[in-house]
Amino acid sequence: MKNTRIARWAFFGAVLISAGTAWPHRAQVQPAADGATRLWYRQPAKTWVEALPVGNGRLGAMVFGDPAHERLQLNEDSLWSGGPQDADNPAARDALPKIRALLWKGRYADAEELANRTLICRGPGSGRAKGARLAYGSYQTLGDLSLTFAGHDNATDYRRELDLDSAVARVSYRLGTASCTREVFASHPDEVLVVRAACDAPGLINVDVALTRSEAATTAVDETNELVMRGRMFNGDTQTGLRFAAQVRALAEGGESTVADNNLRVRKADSLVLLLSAATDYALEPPSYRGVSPDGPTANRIDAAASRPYDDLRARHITDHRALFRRVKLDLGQPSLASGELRLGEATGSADPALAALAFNYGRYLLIASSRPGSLPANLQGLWADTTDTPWNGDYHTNINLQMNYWPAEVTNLAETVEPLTRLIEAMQAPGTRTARVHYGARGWTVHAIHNVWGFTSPGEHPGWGLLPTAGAWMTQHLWEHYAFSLDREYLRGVYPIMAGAARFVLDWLVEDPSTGELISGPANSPENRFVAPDDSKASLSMGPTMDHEIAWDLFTNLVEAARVLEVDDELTRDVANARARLRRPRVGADGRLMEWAQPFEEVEPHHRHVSHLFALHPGRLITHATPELLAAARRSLLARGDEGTGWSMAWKVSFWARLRDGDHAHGLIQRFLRLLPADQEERGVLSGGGVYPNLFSGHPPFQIDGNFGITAGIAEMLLQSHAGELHLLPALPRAWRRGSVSGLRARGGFEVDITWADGALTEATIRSTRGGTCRVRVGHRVHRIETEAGGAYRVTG
Ligand code: FUC
Repeated sequence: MKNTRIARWAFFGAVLISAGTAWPHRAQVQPAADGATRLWYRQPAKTWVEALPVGNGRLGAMVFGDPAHERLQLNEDSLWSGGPQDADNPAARDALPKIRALLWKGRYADAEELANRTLICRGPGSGRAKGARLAYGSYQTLGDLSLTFAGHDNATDYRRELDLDSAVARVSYRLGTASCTREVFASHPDEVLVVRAACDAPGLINVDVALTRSEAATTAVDETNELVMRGRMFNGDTQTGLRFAAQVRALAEGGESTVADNNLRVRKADSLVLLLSAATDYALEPPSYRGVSPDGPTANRIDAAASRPYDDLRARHITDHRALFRRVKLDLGQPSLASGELRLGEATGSADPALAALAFNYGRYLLIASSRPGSLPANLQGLWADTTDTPWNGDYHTNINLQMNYWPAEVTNLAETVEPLTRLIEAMQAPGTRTARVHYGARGWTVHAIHNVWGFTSPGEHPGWGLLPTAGAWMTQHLWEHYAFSLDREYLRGVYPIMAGAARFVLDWLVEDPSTGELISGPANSPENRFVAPDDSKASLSMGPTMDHEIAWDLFTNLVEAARVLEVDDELTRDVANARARLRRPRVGADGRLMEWAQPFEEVEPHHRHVSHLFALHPGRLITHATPELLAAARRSLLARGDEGTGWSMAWKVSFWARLRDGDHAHGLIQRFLRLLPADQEERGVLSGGGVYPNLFSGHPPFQIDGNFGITAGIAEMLLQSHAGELHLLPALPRAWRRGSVSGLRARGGFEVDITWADGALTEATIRSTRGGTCRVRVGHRVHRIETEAGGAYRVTG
């Protein structure tokens, strides 16, 4: 029996790694002539990770594309179960000095045991990532829009695609001599999901339209022959939580429309347009449900959209999308196969540069689709989740994942997508201030490892991962970066109090290490790694995890710079400057690696997916080429950690290697990242590491969108860096990208950059200055100094 099992696993491995073998779910991905902006397939999606995502920030759909049985799995970004709660733990404050004392004495197991009883949240927290029926809640599917097309079973010449440049999902096929097409898009300007089905022979659109949800909803046909689904979410174990509504209107050309069995029925039409809108009664400030019916907004949006012809809706959508998407263009060369197809599926991924460009574009597409002004930020799955128990509740993990989602935003010229994140951080203030006070008796505010739409800022339910008091400080890096790229002083003035609150918290949280006099953090974990403690326990908590000090340095440095810009000079800025000078700095251990903890502990898992102590290398800026010893130690740490990991872990390592200026190593990680993961659930466990699904969604596994965003950020980091006071052009160009160009990337200091290269060297770059000022540009070992004027463009040659 045992042998059979091993043989079977080996078989799956062989299928997966043999290039060119007919893998049943092989993605056939072909770039358009104008660059890597199209995913296309010869079969409809059978599983969710083959379906194609569309979204307008708030409203999303996964398009399966079956000719006869179309399924659009729907999402609305505030559709959460659960509700606001006070999970702060009054026992924490008294226990804190006792736990510190135990840790100073080396009694790790005792400290952890006490922390487990006192320092974590009250109640079940996130329910070990199963919070759907708890107050914590879970992000959930809105349901399915199902279209059953009579007579469309024997389709030929089938093709489905997602065009990233127009943000339209398309299906095309033939029925005998007739050509049929389907288009789906989620419009941001008109706030509706739009579906159009048409054939070029009359009367072929015979379709039943149903709107369903597996729980907590009912669908009815209203007096105007529209489908209306209404429901209420569980908040804890009763169904008295968030209210939601979705509405569908059918506009048929020709034929007749009726209703039957709660379905819309269209017969003998030439074409059909469906408009879908959805809303909830969620409010972000303060996090709550309002207790009002969301029918009004859904109906108004449908009415407004229905007053426009389809072509107008489509044109408005495409114009809106392209205004963002077309700001950046990346050309890494044409696909290597003569057919133009891109191949996924080899053991180490694909070496095709065009596939890397497609992954880069996909991350930008997904960010535009899942994070728009007025929406909620992209969650662990962006906007797309197909169940009521989304992995890890589809929440906002703040020990890497939420941050990674926004790494590509500034550099790839999508700064508008940061607005939802800024508002979420603002909304953390009230609960995060209470948590800081109740747990630690500290000023300011914080959040820990997990956050939801209901303002959960307490530590998670296990200290090993949940006790991360510096996560709030980390979040403020995004506020600073938004300023650093734009030099928008008004924005900085608005967010400065949030940065100041995070700094006050960190000042109160740090304690003096009695043996060195340095300021250190603790008790806290180094996400989510464990070490072998001197008392032989496997421990998570210690005094002095390196990442915390790196985050504190980052915040203090950003705050001092922000204060200078805003001409603030007060007690806080002085305290911060003093504390920064006393802060423990990253150290190199006897083995040459950067120490993850204050003591030279051995890791329980040396290849752990988190590489938290390298925060200072990326996304921080404490470790640069100006600190060569630390840089060398970071490199050793990375080599020891290895390249394998979850999707997001590999994506992060691309940025690390880019900052180490090792393009080939970064490229190897992109190849790993682009390994094809099997689409169906049974086979998911076979691969230990991450990869991508047939729809290019990043796999932890399971699907987690941070990897998609992280890979885009990593590729940008290979082409342009600006964290160390200069614009570094092509800092980590791999040999595999022999020639190419990128345009529209942004750099800190208010610059926009176009770069062209050939044979591994810069041909030409153009730097556009939006604010004027000195621009230092590094090309290899040479640094040029350019005095720029706002609106000026400057040419740099290799
Ligand atoms: C972090 C990671 C896990 C997972 C979870 C959602 O805590 O350690 O791997 O990605 O977030």
